[in-house]
Amino acid sequence: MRHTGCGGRVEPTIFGAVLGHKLVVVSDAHLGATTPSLEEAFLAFLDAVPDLGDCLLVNGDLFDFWFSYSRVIPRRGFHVAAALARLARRLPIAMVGGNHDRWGGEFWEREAGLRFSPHRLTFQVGRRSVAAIHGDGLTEPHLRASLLHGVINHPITAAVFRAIPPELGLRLVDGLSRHLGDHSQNEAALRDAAIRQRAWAAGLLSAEPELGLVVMGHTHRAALAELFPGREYLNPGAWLDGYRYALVTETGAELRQFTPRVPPPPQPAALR
Ligand SMILES: [Mn+2]
Repeated sequence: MRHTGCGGRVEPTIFGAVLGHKLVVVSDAHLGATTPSLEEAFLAFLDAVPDLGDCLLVNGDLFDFWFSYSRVIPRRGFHVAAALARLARRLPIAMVGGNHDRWGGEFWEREAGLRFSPHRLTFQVGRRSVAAIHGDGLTEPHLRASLLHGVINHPITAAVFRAIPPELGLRLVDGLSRHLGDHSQNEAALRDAAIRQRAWAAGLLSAEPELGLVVMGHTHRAALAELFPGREYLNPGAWLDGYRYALVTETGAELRQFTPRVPPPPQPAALR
């Protein structure tokens, strides 16, 4: 195991690599389907990450849709992808795919310098072992949602999509992206999903006694619970819901909300 710390690069493959000592966690921004101000705030947040911690986890559904073509970068994700790549030169970044942005590993690892997994990453924060999983497809009670999960994650789906020219493919997705998720607006359904997810996390913690923390997203419900002595379940909540994020150390975690600094008013032009 190799400590890389602040300013270092983490080896992309090793199970159990130390990512850092103070982990910043963010999830579910759904950029591209949300307002430009949400993306502006996210870019300000990325600028602030080195002051908040020494490593970053993006836990899925950062984009409402992302696909890594071999030669084309989806234009809507340009600013955030570039900012992530730049930040990854300063500190280690781990990213897990969600049901909206699972198709991207090669780009994120090779071009952006992130550690990426479409499903799950396990790494250390200090001496604490952390499993990061977005959470779709694990506890959906409806057949439609589990079928959808199967189709979205099937390698044939990605292969077919890759064969469609990007201008057409991305246009098709604009019409389809609302079907990518299990969009229950029902308050009780969302609460139930959060409860099921917490139970699933408890199951994972008991199955893998070396884990100290399970981080999940997807339900858009912030949660932090010590399910076993010193072992926690964390959902930072959704970035799109009030700029939520979380901080994790080897001994604890904290739910937070980001306050973007108000930019100074424009100065009158000094030059004509
Ligand atoms: Mn999701």
